[in-house]
Amino acid sequence: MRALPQPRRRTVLTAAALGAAAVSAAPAARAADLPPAASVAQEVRDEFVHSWEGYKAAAWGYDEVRPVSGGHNDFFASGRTFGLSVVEALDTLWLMELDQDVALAADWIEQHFDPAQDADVQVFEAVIRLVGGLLAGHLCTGRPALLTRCRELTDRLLPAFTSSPTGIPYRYVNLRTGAVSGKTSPLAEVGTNVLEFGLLSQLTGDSRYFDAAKRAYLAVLLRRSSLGLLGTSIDVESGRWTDTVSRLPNPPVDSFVEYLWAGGELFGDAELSGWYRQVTDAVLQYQLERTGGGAWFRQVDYASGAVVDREASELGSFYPGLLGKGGDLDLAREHFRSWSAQLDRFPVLPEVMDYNTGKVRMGNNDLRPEYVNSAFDLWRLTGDDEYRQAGYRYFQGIRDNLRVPGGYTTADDVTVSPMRLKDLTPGYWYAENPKYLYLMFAAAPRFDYATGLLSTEGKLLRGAVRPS
Ligand code: DMJ
Repeated sequence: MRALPQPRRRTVLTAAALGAAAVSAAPAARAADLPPAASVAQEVRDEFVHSWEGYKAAAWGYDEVRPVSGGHNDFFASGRTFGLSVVEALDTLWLMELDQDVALAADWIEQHFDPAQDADVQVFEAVIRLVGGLLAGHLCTGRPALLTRCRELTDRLLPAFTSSPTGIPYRYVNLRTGAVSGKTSPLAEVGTNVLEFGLLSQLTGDSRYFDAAKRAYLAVLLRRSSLGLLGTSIDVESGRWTDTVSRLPNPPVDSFVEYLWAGGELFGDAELSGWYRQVTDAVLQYQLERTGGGAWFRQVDYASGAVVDREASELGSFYPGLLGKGGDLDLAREHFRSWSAQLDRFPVLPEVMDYNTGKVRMGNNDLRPEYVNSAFDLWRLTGDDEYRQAGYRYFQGIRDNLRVPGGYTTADDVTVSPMRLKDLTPGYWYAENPKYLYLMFAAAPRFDYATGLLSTEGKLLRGAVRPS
């Protein structure tokens, strides 16, 4: 049995205090087109409330709202609900000091959230959204029942890890029976759990959760190529790669490396930090290229380094923020600008493009938060108004194009005007996009700008990192 992960006692972001100072400092460097920070924060809060009221009116207690039709969506399993948007929204409501709704959401979870449903749930999604949301909700509100629900759920997810011969988790588990399925897993689904599981181990004194996360990471990292690169997906039972293309920072690998860094920071775990550095060095050596007017990351064969493709997914736009936090700040700035240049072409980002030719491969927009997550991270690191301007432009793009009377919706094609809209507010919207924007502009009294750590799903892991 491993030792329990220790709380970290130094700041997560070394220049975070700078970012916090910039919130309250006179906005001397503010661009003419950027309104005062407090008024942007109010605009963002109003828009979050607009979308939250839309969910409450049309889909309360269901996973997700369909804001155009007024319907609802089951995210995890047909005919089953986990009140996903309630769980996703809880810590955002708390940060925005919407305390009546904090009580409403927390009460709903205490009374109705059922972690033992007869449903095959995707382990990765259940961890980052539900386990993380319940943990964040517990840490924000102090309600013990939220931690109890969180532990019940995690105990039901654990067979995905413990019944695997390699320790690499199966993709699905039935919460009632414990039956596992899905034996080929992409890396994001293997490695995006050490924050939630490690924190749960700290809070409960039970090291099984952290141990499971570390064992899964180790099983993959032992299988790096001689270049130090990782493939994309792996056979859970044999440990053999099923896809040997290195696609970082794109999905479906993306947050595997994000959690190496964050786990190293949160728990002071030198092994995780070392793995982050080694994988990152290999990606920078073999995948970084300057082409198509920017700094991008090509896809390569993990063993030979041969180029396979030049694709950039919007999901990968979290990477400038991670590069900055990981110490590669110049490259982070350059890569962020490469993404920002795409917003000169489209008011909101398309899902997938060829960065070399500029050709859009998938024109939909899923209301994703990754680009504004990077803006927030880089603003915290540098205090530079460039990132607030980028955040505000992102905000205007979605408000002008994706706002509907029932909230905010995804779009089918962002390359046409007017955009063809779809009919869904993804649960992560309530956890992420408005939160990053709000924190960037609000000088939020409930957020510790020096030590606050957000998970890949934007969950505030409050109190997990102790100030030095
Ligand atoms: C969110 O669920 C999380 O940010 C996750 O890490 C991947 N991206 C989606 C939203 O795009």
